[in-house]
Amino acid sequence: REAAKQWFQEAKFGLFIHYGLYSLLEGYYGEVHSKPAEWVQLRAKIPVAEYEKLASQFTAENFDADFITDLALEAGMKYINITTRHHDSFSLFDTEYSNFKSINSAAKRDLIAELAEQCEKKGLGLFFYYSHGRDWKHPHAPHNEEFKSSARPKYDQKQPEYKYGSEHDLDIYIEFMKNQITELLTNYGAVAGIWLDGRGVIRKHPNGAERLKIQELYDHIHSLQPQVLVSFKQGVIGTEDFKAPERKYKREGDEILEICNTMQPYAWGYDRDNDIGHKTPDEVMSMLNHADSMNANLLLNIGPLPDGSVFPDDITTLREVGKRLKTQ
Ligand code: FUL
Repeated sequence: REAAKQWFQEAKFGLFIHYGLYSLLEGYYGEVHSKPAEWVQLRAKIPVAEYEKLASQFTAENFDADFITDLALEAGMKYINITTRHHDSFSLFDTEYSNFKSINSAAKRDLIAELAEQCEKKGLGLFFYYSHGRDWKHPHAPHNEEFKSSARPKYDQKQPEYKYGSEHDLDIYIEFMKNQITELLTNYGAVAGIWLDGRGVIRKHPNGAERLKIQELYDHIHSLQPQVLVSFKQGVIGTEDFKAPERKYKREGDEILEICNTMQPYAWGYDRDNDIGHKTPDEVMSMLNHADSMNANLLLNIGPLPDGSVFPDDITTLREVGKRLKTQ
């Protein structure tokens, strides 16, 4: 993995993509505006069965992996990281272990396969964002009693999809995540990294990391593809290959560091309220300089529109950034 770490530190700049069913709601459910937009199911307490219906409107007709990878290259980026499965539990890849997936949506496509093919063809590294433990659909995902009111939406009514009390078995969920991550590391060629998210859930539990068998998962990942770099935000047990904090961060030691930030003013998934105030080329350049001064990578996020296309201002900005980087 040493060569992979070296490559990663030299890569410096990557494209983050938050795309999923939440993108269709553009940050809103009725009057409720969700901050951030991709948390809309939890913030607006949308019943699981209601949220599920969005899959029939998910066409992704303008999600174009060829275009996105070209854009990343034009911007001077070396890798892409996409939400294979965010907190809402909708998989953008084909999976044996869930029916809630883009293959079963109106799109009937495996978006991860499309992106993997283009990344491979164009020499871009591919990272998979995977929401670990924060899962708003799976019956056996961490629940609010054990994980102190932070894991699932606080519904007023019990959700028939969820298991509660003695019927709930966290080990089933742990096995499920392992199976899905196995698919991601088996069906899409060589993967640069698994980017785990859900640290807040782990930390609400006195023995979260042991309870969720985190080290076992890391070992399993490395047994499948030894070069894969594993991160889990700022770190949960310290054996991660790099730290991946959000927005602002102070370096603590000589850890390998990647800072993620978003082109929208605040949200990661598309939020129509964020249409004004996307990062400008000057702002992106200063984020890059800041990251560079800390010897960190910048993972810069786009939240595609409901149809999967990239917000037009972001296209212009990223191309301009690429031009400036070339002349530096
Ligand atoms: C956070 C998530 O909760 C956000 O929705 C987003 O994915 C951000 C990059 O990580 O932990």
